Amino acid sequence: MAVIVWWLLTVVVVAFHSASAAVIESTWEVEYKYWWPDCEEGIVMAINGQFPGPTIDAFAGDTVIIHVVNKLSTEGVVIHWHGIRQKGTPWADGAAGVTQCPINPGETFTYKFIVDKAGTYFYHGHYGMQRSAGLYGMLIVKSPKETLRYDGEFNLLLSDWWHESIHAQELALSSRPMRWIGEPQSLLINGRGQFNCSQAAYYFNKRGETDVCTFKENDQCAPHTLRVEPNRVYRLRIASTTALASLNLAVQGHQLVVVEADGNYVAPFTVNDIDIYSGETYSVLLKTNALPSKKYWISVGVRGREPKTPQALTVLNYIDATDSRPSHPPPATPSWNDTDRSKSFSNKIFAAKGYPKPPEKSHDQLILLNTQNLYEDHTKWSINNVSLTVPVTPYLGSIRYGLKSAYDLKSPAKKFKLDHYDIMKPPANPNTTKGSGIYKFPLGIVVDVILQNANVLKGVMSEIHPWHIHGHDFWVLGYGEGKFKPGVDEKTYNLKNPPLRNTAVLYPFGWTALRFVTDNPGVWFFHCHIEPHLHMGMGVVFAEGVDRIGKMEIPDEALGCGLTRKWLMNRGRP
Ligand SMILES: [Cu+2]
Repeated sequence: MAVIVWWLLTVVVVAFHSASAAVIESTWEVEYKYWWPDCEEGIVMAINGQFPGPTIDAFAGDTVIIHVVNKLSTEGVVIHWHGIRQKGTPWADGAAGVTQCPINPGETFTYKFIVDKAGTYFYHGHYGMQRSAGLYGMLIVKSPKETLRYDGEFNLLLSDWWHESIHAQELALSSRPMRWIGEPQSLLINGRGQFNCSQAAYYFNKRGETDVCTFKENDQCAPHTLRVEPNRVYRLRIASTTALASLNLAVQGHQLVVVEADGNYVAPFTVNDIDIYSGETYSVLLKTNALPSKKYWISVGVRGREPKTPQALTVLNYIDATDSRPSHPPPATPSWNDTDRSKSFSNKIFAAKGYPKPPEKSHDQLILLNTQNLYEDHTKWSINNVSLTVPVTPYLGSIRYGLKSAYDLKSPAKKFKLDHYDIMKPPANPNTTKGSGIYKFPLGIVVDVILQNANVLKGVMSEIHPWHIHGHDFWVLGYGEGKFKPGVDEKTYNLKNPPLRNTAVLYPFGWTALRFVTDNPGVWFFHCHIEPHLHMGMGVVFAEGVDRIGKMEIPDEALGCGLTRKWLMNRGRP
């Protein structure tokens, strides 16, 4: 009798489980393809022949299984699931050299992870500069108990595009002297942009220097129009996977209510446009309450760097619209160097009601000085005077198998002596060091990270750096101007309702304070999301719960390179 009852219970549990959590499984072949992302022929990284890659549509709690087949003939590949915390599956995070080996040409690697939290996410290549080559797509996790009310939704994946290949770009950046890659030729919305024509040329092009776009059906650069019904509410899920550009998005004639940032609900606030940095995602609600006979521009432009790239445009099209095109020019992007405007947007973002407050105190504090430097005449970005060199053997494997010679065992400095550093001037000593040392934390502690910006190598200038953490969300406790003052500036932290995010911007000449809990055993990348900056060493690595990693089950397939390959080959033998 007892046996029967047990069996019945099991059936009930299994049935409930399968009804509430699904398995989403696909096979993705990654290859280079000729494509016309901005109406000019280029080479993109396509997944199953598509650019951008397919959208993953899941519900919170679902298991995602993706078999990635590397169809590139001469280079490895990995895919990072940006914003997914990978609880219990750090080996599936997809950061080459950190959590796994690059997948060899011809080989297949299977990512398997749970998407535990509803939100707007994306995925992208995390090896070399493959994200810049177009290896990306949306990852949408819906909530079975969505509290926001809306009638429909659209995804807007924003990126920037260069005509030069990533191989040429990588070489340029690593050359002595460094050759800067310059500003992108185009901005893309869902992989579509226009380089040699403008949809809005009618309005601003008095000298006729730009052609009005004439798209043919099925043109790969023809914009996706958003078709909406009047008097409805739509959720726009916006993600930026740019290599370089900080962006601003506006919808002509409509206000936007920001409701989500990086997979966390925020206290709703209304704006005319949003700033979005590389690595960030937002959901905004848009009410279609404008004149339904008209069409409206959705415009995306560059901020934070002097723009040399035209706006990306698409159209919000009411189904009843009688006008053939929007009746006004597209909204102008706010001036690129109005940093106060950008900060005012960041300062409007607070956690939605019901989110846990951050712990009152931290157990550990890192002060990370961001500088641009030289290493043997190569231009580098350094954190506390170390430019990160990601080792061949993934850290996760080195720690799992106790391989002591795979990376620098000495941790980089936790603090930089700011007293003797003038952040408002080029570095007095431009030379830096390289290293592969990491920060190790025990499980269950609270860590504060203060990112400190500084002047670049030459001239009077400081750049924007959007910092992204893997395996976590952090609380953004605050932003400040100038040099961080330990013991003083902590008092200004917002401990009441700071937003939880996975990406936070570091403004020029300022600091940004973040707090997170070491609740996820694994090895986690924390880095500037600007692709060339990361390529030039702008990142650090956190190892959490080292003793737990030592007992972790990691698929051998993740570690078939460097010293872990050697270890696996000799397993069981002296
Ligand atoms: Cu950066």
